[in-house]
Amino acid sequence: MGDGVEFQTHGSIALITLNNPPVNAMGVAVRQGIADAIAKAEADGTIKAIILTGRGRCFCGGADIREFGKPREEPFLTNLINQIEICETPVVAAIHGSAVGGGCEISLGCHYRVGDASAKFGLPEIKLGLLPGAGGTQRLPRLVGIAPALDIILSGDYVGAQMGRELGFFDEIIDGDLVEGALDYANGLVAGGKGARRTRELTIDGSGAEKIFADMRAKVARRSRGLIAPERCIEAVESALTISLDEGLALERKNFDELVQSDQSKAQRHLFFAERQAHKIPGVPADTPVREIKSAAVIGCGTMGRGIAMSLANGGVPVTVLEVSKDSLDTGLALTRDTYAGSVSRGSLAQGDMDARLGRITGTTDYADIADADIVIEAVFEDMDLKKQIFGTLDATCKPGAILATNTSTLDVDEIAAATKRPADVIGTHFFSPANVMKLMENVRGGKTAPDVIATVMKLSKDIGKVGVMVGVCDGFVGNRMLYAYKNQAEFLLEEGALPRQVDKVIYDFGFPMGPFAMGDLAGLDVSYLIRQHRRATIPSDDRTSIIPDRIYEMGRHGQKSREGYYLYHEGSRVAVPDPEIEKLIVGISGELGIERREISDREILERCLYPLINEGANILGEGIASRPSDVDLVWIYGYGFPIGRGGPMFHADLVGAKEIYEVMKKLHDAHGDMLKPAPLLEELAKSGKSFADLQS
Ligand code: T1G
Repeated sequence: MGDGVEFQTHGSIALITLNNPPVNAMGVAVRQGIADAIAKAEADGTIKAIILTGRGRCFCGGADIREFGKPREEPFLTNLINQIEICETPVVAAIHGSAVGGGCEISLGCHYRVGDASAKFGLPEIKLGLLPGAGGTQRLPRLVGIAPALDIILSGDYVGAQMGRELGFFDEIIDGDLVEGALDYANGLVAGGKGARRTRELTIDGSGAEKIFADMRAKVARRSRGLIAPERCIEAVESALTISLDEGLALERKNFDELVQSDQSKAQRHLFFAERQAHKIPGVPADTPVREIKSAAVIGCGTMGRGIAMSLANGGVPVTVLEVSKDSLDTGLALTRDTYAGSVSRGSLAQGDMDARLGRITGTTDYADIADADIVIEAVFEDMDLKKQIFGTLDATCKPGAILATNTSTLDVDEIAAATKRPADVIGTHFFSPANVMKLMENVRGGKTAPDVIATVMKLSKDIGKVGVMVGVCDGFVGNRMLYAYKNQAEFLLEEGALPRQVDKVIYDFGFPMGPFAMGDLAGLDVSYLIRQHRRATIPSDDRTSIIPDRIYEMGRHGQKSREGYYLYHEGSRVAVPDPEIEKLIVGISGELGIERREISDREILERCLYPLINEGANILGEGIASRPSDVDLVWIYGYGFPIGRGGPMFHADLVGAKEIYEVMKKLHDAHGDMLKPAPLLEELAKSGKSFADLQS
């Protein structure tokens, strides 16, 4: 057969095996190989049933994403699936691991599906800014019904073996060897005279359709604002109710061809590969042995400590939380339980899962109880002396080989490591609040952090469902350092003539979940005040920062927590209401500073906020604090809500063009001083005509 496809016979059963590591992605050679194998089996009069299965880690990871954007080559996947479906010989998909995207669609073209306990299926195209383009929106509703099909297509999440059996996707779950079980199943079909059972011939139960589609549209409007693929997916499934399968396939193809060319899909495909590229770390070979993480400990059961403990427990890691007193421990554990209970009451977590996760979390006030932990993550207040004292204690208490991690968001990891005799075991693991929700884990390598510690922490981030990015030590690391550049300019815009609601609207309309001032109120103006004070005290710089946030804080307005910040918040509400008193204060400060307020356009606001952020990213890359532009993108997508349809700040910068950004930065530099000096790397790209993508390695 063609590359990556094996053909064998077992009696009257043909066994076609995909063998295209790492995930049996169906590039043109594999598609050709499958087509040839199916034709061969059909032409062989002795073959009574066909099994399609995959070798290696999974059944099939779908079409080869790397082929997108290039001219399509025959055999097209849609046609290949039709070729399978019209076979007279019954075809059985035997699935282990993932059958996703085109991998799921080709199994839907098969007449039967069996899987082992590891089997899972899904249609993650939405996460690539696409819709299933080879029959998924047409066949899946026929097989499992509209509502489950919509949930699977619009979430892009994968469905496990048991649920897949209950939905009717899997006809049988095989205990033991999958191929053996599939051969028995196929022989049973033959013995029972069971022929081809074509998904296309199933009818869709349309009862309740109107409400189902309306509810999904409302959910998508909240969750995927600004993205075009979700509505296309819904329309495609909706059409399956009224048009033939072949017409539906044509509609899918039309939409797919449009979406695959869109910047949004290019952005989301960029992020797909970026997440995987992030695990390729300079100085840490892919085969670096990792330390086994069988148990963890977290120091501190405040907001961050609780979120980190939950993240570990959610990822199956038993965790002991240490607090300074029984009272604070009991309070923290009770709040942890409440958080889980909230998810259960909202229906996003099963009670059984809550119990299992809580069962993995224990508490103590005694360091001796965490001596055997494989990793300890410190999550106490941002005070260097306190952290050093804790790391000294951990150094004296924890077993040799334990990884000692700090959740600091800005403090110097090397200085913390120096408080121990084992700096090679010290690393930063910066979680983002709420840590049990936000996916980013900004891991900070100290100058002496050992390669196996880095490899272990990066693997842990993946194991607990986080997006891990490895960065170097500097103030604010990657995310917060860029955040400061962006927030400073947003605050200066207020001094010069803008108001919070105008700036926030521009940033919200760009695609962020909220603008800088609503975000400041959410995070707490007391928190940012202390960070500003710390930076002023520790970072010698003549970079001015605005006095507006200080004044608001000093009025006792701490943001949502005090129901007054940049905005007002009515009792029990998180809706930001513009406050004339604050707007008057801002105008007054402009006067104090001798600034004549002016009308500021939305375009200037967007450029003044985004381009300094991108410029700081260029500085970070130039200094080697981040290994590649896509790492910076991941930090901002998963840590700060940068709109996924724009691919992250550095991907977006390439869409705008380095030259354009550089020209604006030069003007800002002239107008506002060295804090907006164009980064050398940005200048280099602008003058060479290159892009940040050219720096990817
Ligand atoms: N195409 C190309 N490369 C892929 C790939 C794919 N579909 N899936 C994974 N890889 C690469 C990945 O970049 C990495 O490369 C390596 O395989 C291991 O991946 C018509 C058009 C299958 C569940 O979106 O969900 O079908 O870094 O680390 O944890 O409607 O990969 O080693 O060089 O993730 O074991 C839809 C995406 C395509 C599936 C395996 N399919 N992949 O997880 O391995 S569009 C997807 C996954 C489509 C049809 C449409 C996961 C996995 P490298 P990994 P894993």
